[in-house]
Amino acid sequence: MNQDEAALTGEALTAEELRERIAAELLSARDRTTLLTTAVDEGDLIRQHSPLMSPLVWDLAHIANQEELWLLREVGGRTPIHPEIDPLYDAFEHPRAERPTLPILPPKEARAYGHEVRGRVLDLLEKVTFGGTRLTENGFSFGMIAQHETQHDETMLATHQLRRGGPALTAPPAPAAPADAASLPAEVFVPGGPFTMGTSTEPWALDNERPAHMVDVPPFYLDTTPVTNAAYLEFIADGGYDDPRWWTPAGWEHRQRAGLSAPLFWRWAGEWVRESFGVSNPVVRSEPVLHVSWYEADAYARWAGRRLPTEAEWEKSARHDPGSGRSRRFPWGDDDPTPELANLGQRHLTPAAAGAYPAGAAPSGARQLIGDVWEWTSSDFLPYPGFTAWPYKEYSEVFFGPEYKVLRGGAFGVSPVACRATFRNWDYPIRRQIFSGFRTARSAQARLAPAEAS
Ligand code: AVJ
Ligand code: FE
Repeated sequence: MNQDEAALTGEALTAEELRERIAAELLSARDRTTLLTTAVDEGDLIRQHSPLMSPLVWDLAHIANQEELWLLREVGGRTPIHPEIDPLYDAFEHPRAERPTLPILPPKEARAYGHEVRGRVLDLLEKVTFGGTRLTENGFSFGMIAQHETQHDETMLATHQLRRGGPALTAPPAPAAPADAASLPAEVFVPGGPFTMGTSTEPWALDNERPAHMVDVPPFYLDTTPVTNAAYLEFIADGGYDDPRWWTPAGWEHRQRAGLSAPLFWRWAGEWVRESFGVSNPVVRSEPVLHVSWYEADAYARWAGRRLPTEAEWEKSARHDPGSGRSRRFPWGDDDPTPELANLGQRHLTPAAAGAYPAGAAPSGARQLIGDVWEWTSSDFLPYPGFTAWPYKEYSEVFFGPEYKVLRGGAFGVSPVACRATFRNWDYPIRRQIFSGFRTARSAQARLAPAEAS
């Protein structure tokens, strides 16, 4: 265990408390899954709304199938309920594009399967012993499955956003900008020096977040908030999409081929209009920009005379406590997120205005590092030193490499159970159907030693 990493808050949970915590997380994930799959009719559950996405009914049975595999079979030692359907729900056997042609379970059967698995899992949870095996230690496999379901809830939310037709989901508006938003500095300073990146103590951290290790980060400045629509509109108005100087060669090639001229879901109608879950409205200037690819984020940063932060810079901004020198679980400390600290959990269906959630600020003053929008970093998705795949190579290991870029911090569609300052997400640099935004950074001037300076 790394001593510079925050110990978990409070006392370790008793087995009974852990059982209750797991049951609550599984129930909350299922509530959201149910809402996302009852808000539209059968046709919209079976239809493929985009070649990038699965039909919603595939996600529904895949959630149940993973729960059966990891909890009932691996932990509980039970025999498979429907072994013949396993291959249909293996994400590696069938890419998303071909899932609609598979003989997948229809909605009624998919729901019944999920219900049957869940009933048996709750029985298992009553009598399982935590510990003795790595899968049961601290309830890891249950935590992994709760996170998995909520990750698919986020995927299903992206499918809802791609779906054509009237609105199906509603939510209260996200918080407006607080009174001090207009007077916030544009950037915050993060002093140079080592910090603990990754974790060896977070019980439900996934394999790619491990292990904790020291990283020396030179001093840098980071945007106080994610880049707003207002700032992004300036990039557009300045011809940023038409100037190859701002784009990497691969980014420019993609911009040309895909005909990019604005974020996904934006439309020019005498003014820029954004479609959000079936409702069109003028782009809200104060909101963080959403649905941009890594190539667009990278081009904007170069246009602004800046760059994307590295993954280590992002995590240091979000975790390092200069007072104690230790890394925290979240920018505000070690306590779990609440609705006052971050925009998570699909409570709202948009990011909050830039500057919102002052209570969730990092020691540097940076806001909204957790929640609102996923933030692209400049970094490739690579293993940390000492990484070992756990419990299966197909979660992270098969994706490591320069073709994927890392995103950090979670978004309004992400559940708190699958969001922490060590959590790593990744995608192709062309992707923008995800809830992606970004903030920019710049290196601090290296200070010369007096002799050199004279
Ligand atoms: C971490 C979001 C990249 O959706 O591909 C879901 C999460 N892994 N089921 C994905 C995941 C297996 C994963 N991402
Ligand atoms: Fe999955």
